[in-house]
Amino acid sequence: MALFSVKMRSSALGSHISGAERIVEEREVPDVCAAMGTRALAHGKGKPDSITVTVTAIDGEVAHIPALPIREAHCADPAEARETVIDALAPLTPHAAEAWELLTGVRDMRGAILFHATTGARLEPDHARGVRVTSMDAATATGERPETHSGKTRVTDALVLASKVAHHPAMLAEVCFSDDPDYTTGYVASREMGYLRVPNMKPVGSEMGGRLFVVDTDDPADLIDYLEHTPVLVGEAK
Ligand code: PML
Repeated sequence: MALFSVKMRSSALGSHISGAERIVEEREVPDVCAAMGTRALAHGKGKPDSITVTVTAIDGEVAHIPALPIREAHCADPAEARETVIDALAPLTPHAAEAWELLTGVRDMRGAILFHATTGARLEPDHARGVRVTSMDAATATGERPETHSGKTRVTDALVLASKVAHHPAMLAEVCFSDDPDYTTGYVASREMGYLRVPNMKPVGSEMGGRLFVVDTDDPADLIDYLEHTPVLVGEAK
């Protein structure tokens, strides 16, 4: 069955506000385009003056992978969230605290930081842009979409992305929080720990936000190609 990638990006005065992507069957394309427009107009970061929706047919097979299982941490404030994230990363890198400082210090990066687990060095070729994760969605055709249609679009989107990311053998962990000032829950994820939701990663009203990958590779070209270009559909958690 032919599948289509539907991508949306919105901006105001040339600066990025939000983006989204779905991989869907042909009959779903019109509804998905409409839903993306609605979502772009409702983003807490501001009203866009430009919304672009692109529809492209996907050539060839799309890999199916399972969703990470979801867990919830209990953090009363950003200090507790910091501790939770650093504890989660500590078995994977001796530079866990530096990873947190780096992530909470970046502004307006569209992509993710690639953080070398052993040295703490940044590996992404363009520091301002970072590495974008695209070409993924929840599986639809077999009805196995995780948390489907429950209104939790943001969590579902983040879980799908995190599941694709964690699947690559060079990926040790991901940490993410939204730059939406109204949304303060982030997550830390890996194949071993699953998707751990972390509340209060930042104070309400803060425009901080970003994504960081702790990786175990000296040559990230294959990893970057996978993250940016390999189409993946994510099914139920195993
Ligand atoms: C984003 O919207 O950019 C990141 C969303 C993180 C969602 C965390 C959660 O609520 O599970």
